[in-house]
Amino acid sequence: METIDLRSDTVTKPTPAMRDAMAKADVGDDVYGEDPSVNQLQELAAEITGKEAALFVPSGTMGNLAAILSHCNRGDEIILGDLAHTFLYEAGGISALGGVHPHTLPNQQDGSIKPEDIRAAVRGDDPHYPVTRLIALENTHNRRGGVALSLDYMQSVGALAKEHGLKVHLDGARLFNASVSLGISAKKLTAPVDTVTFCLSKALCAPVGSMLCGSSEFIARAHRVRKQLGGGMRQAGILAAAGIVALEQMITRLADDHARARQLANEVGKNAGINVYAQNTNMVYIELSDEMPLSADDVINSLSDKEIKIGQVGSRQFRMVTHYWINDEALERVIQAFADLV
Ligand code: TLP
Repeated sequence: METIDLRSDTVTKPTPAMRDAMAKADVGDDVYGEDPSVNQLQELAAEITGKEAALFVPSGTMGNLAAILSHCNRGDEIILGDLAHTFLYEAGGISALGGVHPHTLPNQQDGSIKPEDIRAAVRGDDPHYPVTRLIALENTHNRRGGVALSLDYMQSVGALAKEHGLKVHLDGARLFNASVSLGISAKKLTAPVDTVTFCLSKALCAPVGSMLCGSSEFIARAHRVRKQLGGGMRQAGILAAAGIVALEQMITRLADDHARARQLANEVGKNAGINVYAQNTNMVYIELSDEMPLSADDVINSLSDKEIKIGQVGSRQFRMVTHYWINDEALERVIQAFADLV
């Protein structure tokens, strides 16, 4: 029986077209700027996001870290959501390595941070305070169930930042899930922000890598930070080649993942004792209700006996993420396994 892995879209393996492109990739030493495939990928990423330049980095975490360290000096403050991936799951890198002070504000159900909260959080010019430098948003918002932040909202935060002389960084790990679900191009959606990180190695199936995009001047700075972080890679064209396929072939099909996530939520939510508490784009978050006699371990073990993996995100809460390797047949198996549980 083939294993069905819904823990994350990070588990996606490269497609046959990617493996083929990787095998044939033209490569060079990217630390010298001489890898043609990396250069091509960077140009493509800049074009797609409408920014002047882009930088290939090994991970989303390094993309966000390099961005924040390039925007901020030590002791500067970043405003971000209390459920932001950068705050929760990036090992405190911005503080540990950059001395950047996180000022967290509540993430609303729709993934946004209230503009009035941001406005109130911006520090005045007083030597007691850190200097507010940057606002960070996340789109789609992972812990808020993969919800896409609207263009209106992105624009309102962009305008607010300008008003206060601040910059905006977007953790767009799943930018294209947002773009496809909203029916708005990535370029338009990222126009209000100064810099954006997006991942090639999540729903787009590339094996490794993320892109950091921004102005040429900013990317030149981030290039040095990437080197400091040990992220300067050599013949990375082998990886970039898969990234090019990801951007050329894997974006529009994300709508299929979204449709399957919806179907999964509808069907699994019909079972007594299981509540779907968030479903957006390619994510389904569920919880066991109080009347459900099974424990979280029972659920995990019973699914695992059927070769199905889901992610546990709380004592009785789980996340399932649909992706390229989850087809209709796999979906049916998961729906049936939940029905058998209860
Ligand atoms: N998210 C992973 C886990 O770390 C939770 C996942 O399975 O969803 N930003 C966002 C919004 C992310 O969801 C992730 C990864 C990252 C950044 C970091 O990307 P990587 O794993 O490439 O460093």
